[in-house]
Amino acid sequence: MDIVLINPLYPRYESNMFASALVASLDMPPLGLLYIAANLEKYGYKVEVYDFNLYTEQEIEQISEKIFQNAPKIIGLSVSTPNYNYAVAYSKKIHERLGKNCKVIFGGYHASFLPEECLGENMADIVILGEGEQIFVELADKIVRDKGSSLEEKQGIAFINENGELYNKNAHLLRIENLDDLPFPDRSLLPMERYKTPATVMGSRGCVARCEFCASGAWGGIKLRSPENIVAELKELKRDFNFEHICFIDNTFTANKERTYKIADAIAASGLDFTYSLETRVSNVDDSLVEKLKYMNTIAVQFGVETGNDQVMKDIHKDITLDRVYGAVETCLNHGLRVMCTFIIGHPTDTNETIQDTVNAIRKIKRMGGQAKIEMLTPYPGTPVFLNREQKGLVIKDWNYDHWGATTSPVFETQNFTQRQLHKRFIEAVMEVNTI
Ligand code: B12
Ligand code: SF4
Repeated sequence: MDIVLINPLYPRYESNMFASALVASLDMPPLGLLYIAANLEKYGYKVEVYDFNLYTEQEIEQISEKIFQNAPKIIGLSVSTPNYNYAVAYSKKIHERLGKNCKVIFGGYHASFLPEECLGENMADIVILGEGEQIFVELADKIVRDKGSSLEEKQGIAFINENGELYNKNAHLLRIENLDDLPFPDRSLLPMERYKTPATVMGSRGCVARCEFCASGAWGGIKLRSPENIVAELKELKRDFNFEHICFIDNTFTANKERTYKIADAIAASGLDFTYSLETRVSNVDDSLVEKLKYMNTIAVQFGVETGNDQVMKDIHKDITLDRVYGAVETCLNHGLRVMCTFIIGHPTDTNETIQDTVNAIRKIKRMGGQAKIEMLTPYPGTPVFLNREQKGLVIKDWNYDHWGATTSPVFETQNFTQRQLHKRFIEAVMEVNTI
């Protein structure tokens, strides 16, 4: 076995009425790793993929033992902020067991935005910034087959060179220009039956917007797959797994209206009998768009609304208005779609009053027949809220990344709230919303 890819363990936050999406959300496969694996296989590499979140700590020990016995040449870890500490601890273990014979490669959102924080003794040997499919093959060629250009010449990576120095001259976020060129994620590498929501498809990457708090916005502009390519993947999912419901995990499924129509037509013409759910912005939702979504058999839509106050909406660069939100929710409900709206508390300019506006907006949406949930802001690396935090009056008080995925308690204070006050206000808001 040449290469092992791992989704490191996320902190297991306590499950209670305030519990974050994380508790319920570790139920989708890590698609990024399955994409990277499929592309490596295309170039003749044997790859194993493990999602540690599916296992108990004892099972992880056994799996790790098996991995170390096989002594792979490369172990890649998918590092997002809440699993950073675990990823670092696990790379130490890899180095202790396999020494210099195994290169540890970090990728994923946290590693891409804070590569320096991931490199060093007993941490990552190499960090890949951005989308890893192509560069991982180039690195495997170099490390496993001793082919191709030197690490110094490669784009989109940072590493510790032979002198123990950080080398990041060509480090920049890599994007796959034509997503249709990629093989579909190799889902056979993970036990799909263990996921609650195994049937996920990513029809585009990046986003059209740049909301202040969002790491997807910071990733860069949107890249779209063709409708034909998406339908081909759906057919594979029907053939290999016989799923019934597909969850599109694009950030903004309806970003391009014409393309959405084409996807809907292509899906309807394919005769596939899936139902679909998707996430999008309210920006271009109207009757004709929703009719098309219904036509392709969409049953549920999720909108990021984020706040119930139009000034805060402007401050976070969401580029929508509440009138637009209510209009879009109403249109979807009129067409019989289920609607979920997500909100965030703790924006830098949030006050007691604006948070009350958020609660009131949720009240209104629930009365209309929609659903809503609130999470606490987390200033993820790479986002404007993280990068410009001083200017925004946001002070990070808790740098333990284990706490950065809980989305119930703030890791920061703002000009208007201490950590404690904000947590209290969050709980009050959740209680009020839950009783509506
Ligand atoms: C679907 C999704 C989920 C799903 C599934 C997560 C999963 N198991 O993969 C659910 C709902 C479960 C979820 C939960 C959470 N998510 Co989420 N999620 C997404 C979303 C929308 C798509 C992820 C995806 O599949 N992308 C498609 C693949 C192809 O891209 P990718 O995963 O990024 O992988 C590519 C690169 O990152 C890189 N790469 C990734 N891993 C590796 C590893 C190596 C070795 C290499 C070389 C490269 C590499 O190459 C990949 C291929 O190009 C992203 C936003 C986005 N647009 O990406 C947010 C996102 C990744 N999530 C985020 C967060 C914070 C979370 C939660 C912590 C939220 C919470 N508190 O509840 C949890 C964490 C749980 C978890 N296990 O991931 C943040 C991450 C920010 C950060 N700095 O960590 C993002 C960016 C959302 C945002 N807008 O801020 N999430
Ligand atoms: S919050 Fe939604 S709309 Fe805004 S940048 Fe992120 S994914 Fe795009």
